[in-house]
Amino acid sequence: MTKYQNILVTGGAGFIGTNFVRYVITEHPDVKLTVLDKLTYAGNAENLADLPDDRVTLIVGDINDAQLVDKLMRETDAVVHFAAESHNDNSLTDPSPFMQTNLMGTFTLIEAARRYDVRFHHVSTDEVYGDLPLDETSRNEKFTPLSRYNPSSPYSATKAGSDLLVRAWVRSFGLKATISNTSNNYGPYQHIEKFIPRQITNIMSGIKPKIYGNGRNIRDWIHVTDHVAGIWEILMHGTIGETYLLGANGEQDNLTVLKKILQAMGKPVDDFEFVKDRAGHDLRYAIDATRTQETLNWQPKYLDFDAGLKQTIDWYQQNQAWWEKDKAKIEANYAKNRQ
Ligand code: NAD
Ligand code: TDX
Repeated sequence: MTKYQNILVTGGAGFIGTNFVRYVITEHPDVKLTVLDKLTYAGNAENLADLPDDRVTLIVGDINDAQLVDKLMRETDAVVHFAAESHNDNSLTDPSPFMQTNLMGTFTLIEAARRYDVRFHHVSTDEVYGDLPLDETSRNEKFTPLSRYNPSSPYSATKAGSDLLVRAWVRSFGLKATISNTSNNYGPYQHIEKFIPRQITNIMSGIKPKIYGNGRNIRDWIHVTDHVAGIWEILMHGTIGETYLLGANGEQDNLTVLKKILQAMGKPVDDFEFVKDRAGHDLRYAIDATRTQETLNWQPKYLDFDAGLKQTIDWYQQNQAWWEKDKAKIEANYAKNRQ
């Protein structure tokens, strides 16, 4: 029997949350999930619509709604907390929802979790550690659970703040929490504002892909299925108070990723344009997941990035209705906010 039978998933209608819900429904038949999601521009109820309603319940609501959170917490054995404002570019245009959801929302949840002594897993990012240099001599440097917090953007600063709140609640109140910090995810259901799906859907829409700055910035890609499998393992077997790093040694610079997308979609590899760089643009992320792999039974399985990318391209091609209605608006926002 699974250790936790009723799990509350915040942000379960977003990219990673959806993949987590779908993973648990397939892999763990005795578990029931309640999704608490505000359905912001990034959440989509359709992502969960085909799942059995005796196992998945979607509650449309805000993690800042203390009364609602209190009620749901009383009925749950564990929480996996994905809900967040998640896009760096948006945080540069208007940081306020990031403060509200990422900081105050996390505060509301952990207060309720400690009230009812509920197991809590906090999903976070490697961006809390800032960035690593790009020069060759620093190439062996990677983030570890001991790396210094040094966030660059309003998004990553609010995620860093939320991690520190969870750590303090563990130490001061005995909250039964774990944290995971993970590198850039890719795969199905990712919002088309993000780099990989934006470029795939640009190409499909006849828009030139856009590279920020010189395209040399490096991201450490992990397939979303490997991420959600890692979260499950931490929830079941992690040590309370621990921070786990999840990554798949998937470092690539943005230009290389874009050229792979262009090539896989049958376009000339130079059919894109350079645009203004992102303010404060982090140079390089790289995760050292050794300690996680030594202490838990988790290994990334999607180690062939090109195959994972091809599968992701196929998904956007087969699910055009899922993203098409948002495309013009997202591109109009980019055009307006990145002048
Ligand atoms: P996403 O933006 O696709 O989804 C976020 C979800 O949270 C949406 O469904 C949205 O409706 C919901 N939400 C937002 N504000 C809410 C609120 N106030 N109350 C309830 N629901 C709310 O994000 P994602 O990429 O799936 O990221 C999920 C989590 O994983 C985030 O905490 C993010 O920081 C973290 N993370 C993401 C990545 C990545 O590469 N995408 C990597 C590491 C960590
Ligand atoms: O059009 C683009 N062109 C471009 O060159 C976009 C949207 C992005 N980029 C660059 C910026 C980054 O170097 O691509 C890289 C990836 O960009 P994003 O998809 O915006 O991701 P990033 O800023 O790296 O953050 C992501 O990973 C960590 C997620 O959005 C975060 O939620 C997660 O915490």
